[in-house]
Amino acid sequence: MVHCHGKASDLPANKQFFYWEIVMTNHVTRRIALATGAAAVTLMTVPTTLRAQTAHDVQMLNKHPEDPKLRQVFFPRVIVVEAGDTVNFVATDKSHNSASAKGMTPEGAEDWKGRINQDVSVTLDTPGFYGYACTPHSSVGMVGLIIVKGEGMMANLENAKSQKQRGKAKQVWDEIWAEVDAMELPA
Ligand SMILES: [Cu+2]
Repeated sequence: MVHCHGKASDLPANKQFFYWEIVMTNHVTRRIALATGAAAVTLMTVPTTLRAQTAHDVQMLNKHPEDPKLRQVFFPRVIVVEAGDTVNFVATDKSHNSASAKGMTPEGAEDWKGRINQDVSVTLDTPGFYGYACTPHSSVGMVGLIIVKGEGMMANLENAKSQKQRGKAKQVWDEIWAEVDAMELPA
């Protein structure tokens, strides 16, 4: 619940819009609470159409920022987003790209293939597991995973896990799947 002190007219002109935004957000939240009969309203119960889309950055790096021994990495390597969110792959360092990994995109969703040295943005509407890799560095383990939450999200997990991986990429995927297995996901 957001509490507002003072009247709108007390605020300087450039704060008025923000004030009304708070009031309106509060209204919408309360209406949803009434409609669902839920005591506590979480993001999960808010229809996507009412939720602002969120953008997430994944950097393409030569060195992991916290562990410089790790070379050629996506950071963060695993992210969890909501359906309709956008992920921006940022070409912070040179000679990388982001491209869907074979067999690791949910059914009905589109693959992507970014160009080397260029940022690429993907908007993910279909829940599920999206594996991707840097084309020149896949074999040295420059791979990552986006998990899009929502109805049917578990449908392609086993298929994504069963893709054949080699060398360092296999080691990194094993680490990623262990991370996924430790998450609280729907059955
Ligand atoms: Cu790379």
